[in-house]
Amino acid sequence: MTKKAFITGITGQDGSYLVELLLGKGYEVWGLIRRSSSFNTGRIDHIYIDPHEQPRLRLVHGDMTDGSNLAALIGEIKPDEVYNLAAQSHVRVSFDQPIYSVNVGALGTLRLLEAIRSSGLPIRFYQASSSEMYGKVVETPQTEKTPFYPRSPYACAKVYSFWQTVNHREAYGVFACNGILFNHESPRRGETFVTRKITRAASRIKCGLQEKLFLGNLDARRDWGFSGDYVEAMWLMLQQDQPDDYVIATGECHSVREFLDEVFGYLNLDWQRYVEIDARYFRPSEVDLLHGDASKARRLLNWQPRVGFRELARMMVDADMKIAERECAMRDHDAKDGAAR
Ligand code: NAP
Ligand code: G4F
Repeated sequence: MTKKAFITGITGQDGSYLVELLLGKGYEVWGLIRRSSSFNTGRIDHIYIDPHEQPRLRLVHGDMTDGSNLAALIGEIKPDEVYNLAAQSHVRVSFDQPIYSVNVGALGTLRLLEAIRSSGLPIRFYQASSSEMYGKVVETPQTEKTPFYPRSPYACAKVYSFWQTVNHREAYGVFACNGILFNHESPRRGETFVTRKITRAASRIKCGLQEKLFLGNLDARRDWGFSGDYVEAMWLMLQQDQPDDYVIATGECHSVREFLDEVFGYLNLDWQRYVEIDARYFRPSEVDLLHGDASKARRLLNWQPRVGFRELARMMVDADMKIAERECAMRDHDAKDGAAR
């Protein structure tokens, strides 16, 4: 029988890789999208839906702040697996919009878990937990046993969701798993996260479209992996005999400064000539270091990352160079067009 999955956050970076993975495995996929006044499905528009066949990808409107809508969707779709990826996922923005971030990131998870519980269906649930929960880290590297010390409204919301997921597992027997994912990036990463901000700006600088790049704390260290590898771990968690929580990380740690070296070096540019520090990008409380130990996932899920730091940075630059070159060509075309008129 064809398995059905329901993904919240399907229009985001991870949602787009996860839907590709699940369709490739023969799943029927349902995705929650928010109504927007402009198109917000750019990351999944390449997935072709044949009008002559029973569609295997269906998009439905909803919002994590609307519990009755989530309950109705769970009752209608009757999914085998639910992947909860929706969140206001930008840490710096969560300081400006703490109540909204917590409403979506914490209560949104509870709304969805309650919709699953009250449906009475044997649904398997994945929660997108985050290494941000370790915050001001109390040990390095961080494992499933490391205590949390959240440092932002975003991280506080994720800690709440983590425990609510554990509680639905222990109190009601829901097959519910937390993936504690360390930072993961890709060419589809949102443009305001630091890696993509850097690869996009470096490419635009290389093409003469931009002169400066304004950044915050260059000393922060992160364990950066590739989103395409990490969504596979999400799926693996839901295929096990028992629900559990897993750290997903590369085990390699680099600073923002090192990411700049890698990216600008690849383009034969000296980043010190272009980067300026702007205090607006500092956070009221920073997470200085995240460094994960994914041995449990390696052992029990047989999962391991395929893409390393250098390959990730270069993959992102290559994709952003194509975009910058297209932008350049359009600019030149428009200039010629203007001169001819
Ligand atoms: P992302 O690109 O920012 O995607 C977030 C998704 O959530 C988007 O589809 C967004 O929809 C949706 N969303 C936001 N608010 C919503 C709401 N009120 N109702 C319904 N949908 C809503 O994030 P990502 O990088 O793919 O990350 C996926 C999940 O993993 C997030 O929960 C994130 O917090 C968590 N996580 C990410 C990382 C990482 O390094 N990427 C690490 C650990 C955990 P729109 O497209 O309409 O905005
Ligand atoms: O790329 P970032 O915004 O990612 P951050 O804060 O680590 O959060 C991401 O990873 C989490 C997993 O640990 C996810 F849960 C979360 O949803 C998100 O995907 O910032 C990384 C580091 C920070 O220390 C930040 O202070 O880069 C530093 N940074 C320096 N300049 C900057 C900038 N970050 C951003 N976004 N923009 C800057 O200009």
